[in-house]
Formats: sequence, C-alpha cells, structure tokens
Amino acid sequence: MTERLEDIAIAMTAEGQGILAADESTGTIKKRFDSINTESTEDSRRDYREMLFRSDEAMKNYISGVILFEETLFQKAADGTPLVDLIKAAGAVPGIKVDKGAKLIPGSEVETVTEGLDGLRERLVKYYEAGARFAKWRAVIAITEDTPSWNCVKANTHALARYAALCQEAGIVPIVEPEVLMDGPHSHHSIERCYEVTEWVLKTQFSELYDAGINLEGMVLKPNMVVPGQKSGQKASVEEVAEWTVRCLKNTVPSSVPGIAFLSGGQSDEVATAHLSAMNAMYDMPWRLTYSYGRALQHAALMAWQGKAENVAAAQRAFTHRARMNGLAAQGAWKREMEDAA
Ligand code: 5MM
Repeated sequence: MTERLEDIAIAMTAEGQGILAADESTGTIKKRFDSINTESTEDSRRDYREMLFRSDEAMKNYISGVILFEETLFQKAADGTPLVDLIKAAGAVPGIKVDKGAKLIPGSEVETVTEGLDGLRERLVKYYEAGARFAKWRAVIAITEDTPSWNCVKANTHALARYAALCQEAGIVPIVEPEVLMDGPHSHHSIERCYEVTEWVLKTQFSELYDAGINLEGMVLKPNMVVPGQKSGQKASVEEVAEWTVRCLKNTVPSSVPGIAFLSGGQSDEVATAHLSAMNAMYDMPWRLTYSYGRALQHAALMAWQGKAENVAAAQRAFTHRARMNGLAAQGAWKREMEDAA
C-alpha cells in the first residue's frame, strides 16, 4: 500500500527529531574532505556516510529523515547492506536531492536558477523504487545591493512548485527549499533586509505552490532563518533572530504545512541550535519547527573523523552529541550549559 504523503511529512518532522542533510554533491563533498586532507572517492564517501548512518543512538532518537545524494541512494555499506536499509532500520525516512544545481541566470553574474526538471518524472519513479519517500530541491537567492531580482524570485519559486507537483504525483514528499543566502560578500544585508527578502520569497513561493495545486499537508518547507548577512557588520541576539524569523514565517506559511525544517546556512553549530531552541521556547506555532542541517550537524563529526578508521567511534560520538542538542532545540529545551557538560 502506498504511504500517504501527509503521514510521511508528519514522520519527517516528528517531535524532538529532525533531518540530516547528507546530500552534498560530488563537488561539495570534495571541498569538505579537502578540509581534512582526505581524498574524495566512492569508497571514502561511502565510509563517511556509513559512519553517520550507523550512529545508532543519534539515528534512532534524533534523526527523522536523511537527504541523500543520488550516488548514496544506490550505494552499499562495506558489508553489502544497502545504505538505505541502514537508514530505514534506524526508523528514519530516506530522501533524495533531485535538483541538478544552481546555474547562472543569463545576463547576471550573481543570480542563479536551479535546474533539473527535465526527466524528473522518470527519475522520481526510480528513486521511489530505491526507497526514497521524500525529495529535496534547493533554490538560491542572493542578497546584494540590487538583487534579488523579480526574475530570479519568480523563476526559482516556479521551478520549486513544478518540482513539488511532480514529487507528489510520484508519492514522494517534496522539501521545498528557497534559501536566501546569509554569506554573500555584500554589506547591504541587515536583518531587516533579510526579513524583507525572505518574506517576499516565501509569499511568492506559496502563491506558486497554490497555482501548481500542491497539497500543503504533504510537503515540508526548508527555509533560512532571518539573520543579518555574515559580512554586514550587524550583530543580532538569539532572541532577535527568533523573533524576526517566527514573525516572517507566521506572515507567510499556511498553518496546514505540517513542518518547517531549517537549513543552517553557514551558522556555527551551536548558534544554529540556539536559534532553533529559542524559537520553540518562545513562541506558539501551528507547525512543527525543526532542523534539516547539513554543516551544523556534520561539522564536528567530520573534524573528529579526519578520514581515519580509528576515529570512527569519536566521530560518531561528536555526531550523536550534535544531533541530541538539536533534538532538544526542536523542543525548545536546549541550554548552553549542556554543551559544556558534554
Ligand atoms: C548538504 O548540502 C546540501 C547540498 O549542497 P550542494 O548541492 O551544494 O552540494 C545543501 O543543499 C543543504 O541541504 C542545505 O543547504 C542545508 O545545509 P546547511 O549546511 O545550510 O545546513
């Protein structure tokens, strides 16, 4: 029997759990491995991801779903077990990144549109057969003095809506990720400007999803938090970020969406946790608010691992700690002292 989209979406945002974004494309995982002087090969990528998926305590208690790159969806662990089976055995939902990356918009040097719609209907059938029950597509919106342009917002949100419709047709829950970047090299990026752009993008996004006939109860939104640009010189407190972000979401996201799972976007591990916890502690919200972190869940584990088999246990402990902290944050129960205690 096909599972209902609504039930998958609820499982993906289960209480005290969140999503592990482990869908780094070949170029991105190479950059991560370069930082620990480890060669990126099919085997080293498998070893690294197998190590994460075999972190039983983290996977069973704090990870509701894992986003995979296509290679990983079809890869087997060293002992021959499909990696997807490790994820399922831990009670988490396997998911797949289906976009083909952000490509420059003709005429622009900074703005991109995410591609990957051609042939997607056929690919989704293959991914479903391989066990994927949700998918992810990431659009990138850059803030500069004169961007984002309407062309960029419109093209990206429209593509996300077309992707979401194809997913739902295939019995796959779409994670809709329109990311407003926080790491651009520009100084015109205050928290106010981030709010304004994120609100505009999300308003447009839900209008596009409506036009495409999306069942909002069978999707998950993956937004950025509302923060000042990293190079803006502005600092915002944890409470300010929580307040701006929740206000933005309340003004844009219908309450029928079951869950919102943030990206970390370059925030440090602890800051990403602190922001999520503050939102859950301070506000009543109609949706489950949780994490779908890549860097903020993996960084400590990657550093502990260093590409060496003898460091696997230490890296799994580092991953488990981060996952537990975020699991608490998803319930508004994280405290700074818990980091020191660990
Ligand atoms: C894990 O990184 C994902 C894939 O990135 P590339 O397509 O660049 O290889 C990325 O989409 C990720 O899922 C989101 O940005 C969230 O990750 P962060 O690190 O921002 O939490």
